[in-house]
Amino acid sequence: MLGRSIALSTFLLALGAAAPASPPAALDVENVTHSLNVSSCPGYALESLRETNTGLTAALSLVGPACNAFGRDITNLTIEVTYETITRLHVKIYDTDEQQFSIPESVISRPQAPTSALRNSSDLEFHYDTLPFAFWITRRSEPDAFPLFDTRLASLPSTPIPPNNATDNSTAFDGFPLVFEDQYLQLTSALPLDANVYGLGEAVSSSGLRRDVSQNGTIQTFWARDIQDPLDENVYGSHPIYLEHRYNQTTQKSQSHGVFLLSSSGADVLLRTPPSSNVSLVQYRMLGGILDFYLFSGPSPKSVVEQYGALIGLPTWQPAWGFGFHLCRWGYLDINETRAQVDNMRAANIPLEVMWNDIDVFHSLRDFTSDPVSFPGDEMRVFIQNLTKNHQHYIPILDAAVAKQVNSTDLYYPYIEGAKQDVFMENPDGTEYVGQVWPGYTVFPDWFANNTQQWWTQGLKNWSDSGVEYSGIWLDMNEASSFCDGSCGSNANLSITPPQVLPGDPGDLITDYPEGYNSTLSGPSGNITVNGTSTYVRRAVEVAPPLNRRGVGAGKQSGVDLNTPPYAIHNGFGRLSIHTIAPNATHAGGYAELDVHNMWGLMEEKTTHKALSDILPGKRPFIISRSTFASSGKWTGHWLGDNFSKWEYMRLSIQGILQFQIFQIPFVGADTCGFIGNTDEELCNRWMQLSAFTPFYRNHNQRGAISQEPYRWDSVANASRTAISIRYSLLPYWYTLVVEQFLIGSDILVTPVLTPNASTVDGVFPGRGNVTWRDWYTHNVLNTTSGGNVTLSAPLGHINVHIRDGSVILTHSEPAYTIEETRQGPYSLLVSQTSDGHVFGTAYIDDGISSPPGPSKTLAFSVTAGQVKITAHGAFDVKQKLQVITVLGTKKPTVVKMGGESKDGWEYIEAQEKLVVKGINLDLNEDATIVWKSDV
Ligand code: MIG
Repeated sequence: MLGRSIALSTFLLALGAAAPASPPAALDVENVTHSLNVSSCPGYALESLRETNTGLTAALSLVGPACNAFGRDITNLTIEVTYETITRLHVKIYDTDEQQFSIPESVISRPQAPTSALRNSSDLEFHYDTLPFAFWITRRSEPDAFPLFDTRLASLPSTPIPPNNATDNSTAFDGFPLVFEDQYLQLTSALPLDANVYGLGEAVSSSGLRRDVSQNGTIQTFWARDIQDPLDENVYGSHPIYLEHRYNQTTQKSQSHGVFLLSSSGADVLLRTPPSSNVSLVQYRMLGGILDFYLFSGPSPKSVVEQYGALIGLPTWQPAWGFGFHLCRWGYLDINETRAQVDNMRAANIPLEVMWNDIDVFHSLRDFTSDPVSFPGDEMRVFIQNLTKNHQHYIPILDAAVAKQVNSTDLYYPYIEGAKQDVFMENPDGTEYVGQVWPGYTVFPDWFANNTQQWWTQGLKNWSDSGVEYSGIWLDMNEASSFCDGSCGSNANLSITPPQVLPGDPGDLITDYPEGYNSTLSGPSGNITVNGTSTYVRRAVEVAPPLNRRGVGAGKQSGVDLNTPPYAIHNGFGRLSIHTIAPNATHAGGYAELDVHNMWGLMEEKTTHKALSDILPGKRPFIISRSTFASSGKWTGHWLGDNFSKWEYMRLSIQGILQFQIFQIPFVGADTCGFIGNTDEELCNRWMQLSAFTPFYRNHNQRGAISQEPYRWDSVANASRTAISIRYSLLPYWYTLVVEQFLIGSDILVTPVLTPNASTVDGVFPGRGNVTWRDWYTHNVLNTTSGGNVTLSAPLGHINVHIRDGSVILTHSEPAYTIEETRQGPYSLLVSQTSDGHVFGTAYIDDGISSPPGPSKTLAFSVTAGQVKITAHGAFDVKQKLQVITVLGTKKPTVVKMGGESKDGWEYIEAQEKLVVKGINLDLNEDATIVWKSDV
């Protein structure tokens, strides 16, 4: 299932008080010469080894003159190796004096240390060389195989990193010693040549879910950044975890493992193959912190993800209504326009579950307010209460930055109270840190401060009380975004609010369309089906220009300060302070923004989750947030940010959604029909259908672009109704699984059209002919014996969906307008038998809203030739009956019996070997058996 319960007690502990952190020792920058030559770094020797029950600890001592490559070498380190579970190995290398930043347990709580000795039973084995110190990790079952992780790289040839400001030399690896400096850490591990690496994000990865490890390969930079989805650059979230999958030709075994670096440091992770090397490499280059690695042994991709979740925390439970269709845009300028969307959706009979508002709702663009003229509180209350009556919901946006009150007549209580309660971030000299976002000059909540939780909860509560009775919250701009380059300056300069030009305003009109759309020919409406025929002219899909990466070492090498660490990570904006909070801004507890920047969104999500559980007690908090970090899934879902209304971005949305399955934030989706630029009918049609098969399903649009609600074009309305009805029938299935690949679970394969002007689509069907795939709509068997591409018919408005044999799927028989109404209807069961008839499956049902989750029912379906057996476990009372059972791939029966009694009302359709038993009216709280007999 998508949600797992959260230990609330852990949560309550989490934000109470930040652990006191020692600030880094002052660095005498002028007296340090940076060698810029990592290959001359001396490395470490392992000494004073102490073996323990659960692993080992040892000292690591610098074995030569410091190289001070991009900081100062730290002489004394400690290594701790812990076999934490059979499948999880922890390797932690830290400065013995513990001056470096490490992620406090209050931000991400980790499981308790193990007490039992797993050293000899773990799936993984840790090995080391003492001088120079290096380590490698193998699977116990395969001691001679290429290690899963291996830092013994001294013999590989290296190229020095070019000196300061040199042009890019991005293929260079400047040696492979272990480097542990205050402002630069480097560790490199060998990967099999051309390894299959997935993860490391957030990324809009041009190579798809599998990352490029070729010569120029990948530089994944970790520095949370507000930027319209760029290809292969750092973006909103930071997830330093990868999954590697190896297929062994000899053993014909396929195995995965995972590597997670628990660090919020700004960093580059390089995936590359040096010229003529027989291995590929992963290299970590970090701006600070410690080396805190976790290895997960898998061996299936799914078990790697589960093992990662067991460490950082499992995803939050989503309310059932969260799976409904969400409608949003930037530019619903008042409540009437917002209400009109709800009415228009209803009139078009396109299900709408949740209506959203963007920053248009705010008064003067300020958080926790609604505009008294365009979104008056009383009217908002009535509007939302009407939604509630119709089983619909409302979600508003909340921006990360809080408006700074500019004068004493302009009272803005969230600021006044926050300043009083000391909840805002500060400059190094202790004054209030000021940035700039939509409302003008702003301050930023300091999630480490003692009063922040209470203040934030109060703000959210007052907002709801004022009429904005939301069911959930949308968190934006939390990288955190700020429009000054670092600090906007001191209070003295801040008397006037700077004006903002918004998209769609004169000077920023939206004029572009999806690839291939000709607005001169077809007009500005994006409508391709005037008179039912396409006016469409196909053009090549635009390819983004190659990236121009900054060179390594482009930072200032002297005069080191927190804003400009000597090693310049490949931040797409350049300097770290651009478009965000300056790295030298400070948090309570003495934390520098440099060290915790990548967790800003996570901490806001955690605080908001806690606030919502107070404000909407007993209900599952629903949050969608932009900037995420490891463990964010415990508190929030995610949308993929500012994509473009382009075919290319519809395709890229798939890798984005799959990536977040690895990151343990399963509830994710893209801005359907595209955010930036104008969409068109054809793209929106295909996209509304594709997203119906992704966990979070929202159409969102930029201010000033043409309207793209699904009712705007008849073909899109039709396509949406079709796809939403499949989605809502499948709700019990969604609710039961963790999403994998673009297989949804293991049973449903979606083959979307991703290019314009197409009426067919090619798909690859796993199983090479040994798996029977049946069409969702017709139940016809697909011929996949070739094992290659299968060309499927895919006219506009049709999305190909296939189900695997050996599946048993509980569905809602009557997909309705809302999730609640759908849930009130009866159930059906769809069985696709294997050739021997055996199928097993489960379905999980509960009330869909309670937090912590209350009683549940798990149904187990065991199918053998001629029999479906249903067993029910758990206390939840399932009121809706099972009405229809459909069995595909069975012989024609002569009799069908239920509970021993012969049953009428069944039919058999030869062409699909399909038995449909109707009107069975089965109570799902009790065990039952349905049998059918065939006379052969
Ligand atoms: O910089 O609130 O990603 O979804 O519509 C623009 C306005 C700020 C960025 C979000 C987008 C949202 C927009 N916001």
